[in-house]
This record gives sequence, C-alpha cells and structure tokens, in this order.
Amino acid sequence: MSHNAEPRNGFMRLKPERTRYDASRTAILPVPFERTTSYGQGTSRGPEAIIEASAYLETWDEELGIDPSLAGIATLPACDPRDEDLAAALSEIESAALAPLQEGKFLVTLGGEHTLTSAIARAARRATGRPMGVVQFDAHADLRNRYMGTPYSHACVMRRLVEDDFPTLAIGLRSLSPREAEFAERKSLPILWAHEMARHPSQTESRFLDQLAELPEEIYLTFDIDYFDPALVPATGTVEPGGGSWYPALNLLRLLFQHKKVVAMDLVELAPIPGHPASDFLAAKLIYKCLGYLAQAERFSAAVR
Ligand SMILES: [Mn+2]
Repeated sequence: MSHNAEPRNGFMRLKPERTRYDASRTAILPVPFERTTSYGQGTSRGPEAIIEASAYLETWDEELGIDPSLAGIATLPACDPRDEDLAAALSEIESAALAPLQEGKFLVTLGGEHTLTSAIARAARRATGRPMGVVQFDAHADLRNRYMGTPYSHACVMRRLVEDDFPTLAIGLRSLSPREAEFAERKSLPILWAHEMARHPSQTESRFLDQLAELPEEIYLTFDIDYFDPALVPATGTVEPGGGSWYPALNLLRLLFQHKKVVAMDLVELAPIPGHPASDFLAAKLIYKCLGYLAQAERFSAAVR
C-alpha cells in the first residue's frame, strides 16, 4: 500500500489523470438511496462498499486483453436526496444524472435500492431524446402497482417504467405475484425466466439475442444484484434461490454491449454484510467488466467506421 499525498477515493482509486471528469468516458454516480426496502435493509451502504472493494480490482481485463480504465473513470459526488416526498427525491436523482448523460458520459449509478432506476432511465432517455429500452437483470419482476402503501417501492420500479413506455426485457426472473404475472402476460412483456435458463442453458444466449433484437437501439441496463444466486451473492435484501452465476451473466452482458448501444447502467440492491467482502467485490468487478465490454464495443465500431 503506497502512501500517496493525493487521496484517491473514487472508483478503483485510480491515478488522478485517469479520473479527470472532462477526459473520462465513464462517470460513476453513487446514490445511497434507501426508503422502501421491505425484507432485509442496508442498500444505502452499497455505493460505499462497491467503491471500497473496487480499490482491489486489477485494471487489466484478461478476457479482452485491454485496460478499460485507460478511457477514464470519474467518480461524482454522491447524490443523496433528503426530501421526504419520494417523487421529489426521485426528480432530484434524475437531475443529478442528467448533466453527465447530456455530456455524453457512460453513467454508472451505484445503488441504493431499485427505486432509483426509474429516475436514471428517464434521465437517459431525456439526454438522448430517442427511444430507450431497459434491460433488467433481476430475481424479481418489480411489476407491482403499489407495494407497502407506495407506488415508488423498489417492488414497483419496472411497472413505472412500462407505464412510461419504456420497452423492457427482464432476465433471470424467479419471483412474482399473481397480479404481476397477469400484468406481464397482458402487456406481453419479454421475460427470460430463470427456470428456462437453468433447463436449457445452451439456448439462453440465442433466446436473449432474439428478445434483444425487439428493443430499441439505445439501452439502459439495470442490474439488481439479486439476479445472482444467493450462494454467490448473499449480500442483498431479498434473496431468491436458483439465481445466475458469474460467467453466464458475463456472456449475456458481453452480447448486450456488442449488439446494442448501452448508454448507462446501474447496479442496485447490494446490502453489504460486514466482514463478507465477496459480494461487494463481485459487484465492483461486474461494473468493471461492463466498462471493458463498452470499451471493446466502441473500439470495434471506431475500427469499422
Ligand atoms: Mn429489483
């Protein structure tokens, strides 16, 4: 551990020349927002834990043979709305996300609870002014109309986006209520169920690509960490058995970045367990893998232009 005079507190604790906002492809936005969690709590400590764990990532991506950090990763001040009113708090989050998106940054939001996704996806669509699809990795459908008295619950976030005319694709679902199932059926929402992925693993990638092809070119990616099996990631509020594992998830993410223009992403619902850094580190590494897939996709599109 070096004792540098310059404090490095951002994502991956990179050298200052790789974290200058103006020169960075990526901006990291910590949003320790937690108001409506229902079962376990602690997602407000997610951003801090991800940034802490990210200091131990290697910058080299051995799969891609590149150093994705060379494109620059700036870490923004945390956005932590104090407004009691959830709609007002969400519009504050939307405003914080809008400027970096308008400046063309690849915005990575660290949650926090899943509720924040609706604000950031709206900001992404406003910034581009074009149709925006939402790809959701999650254990839960999050399609409830209201939950525990509020329409802004984490359990309602995808319902809000569907109502706001975002085309969606959900991956890895394995828990929903009868009314959510009825809503998904009525709206013909595309879903890649966890049980299908487990039963027909060799077909997962082609089915994913078929469903992805139906979405707009520009994509907002929301990754709920409970997508993963709780044996791999126990640090989340609402654990569900039968979740995804590491390499199959990376394969789908790589395809997503290859085939679509992903403009922003979030990683939500990490509820760190003290003394158990594995979940935090996985979350940090997942984000960095996505930055690698982004860099590779952009390098490829620059080369063929
Ligand atoms: Mn969720």
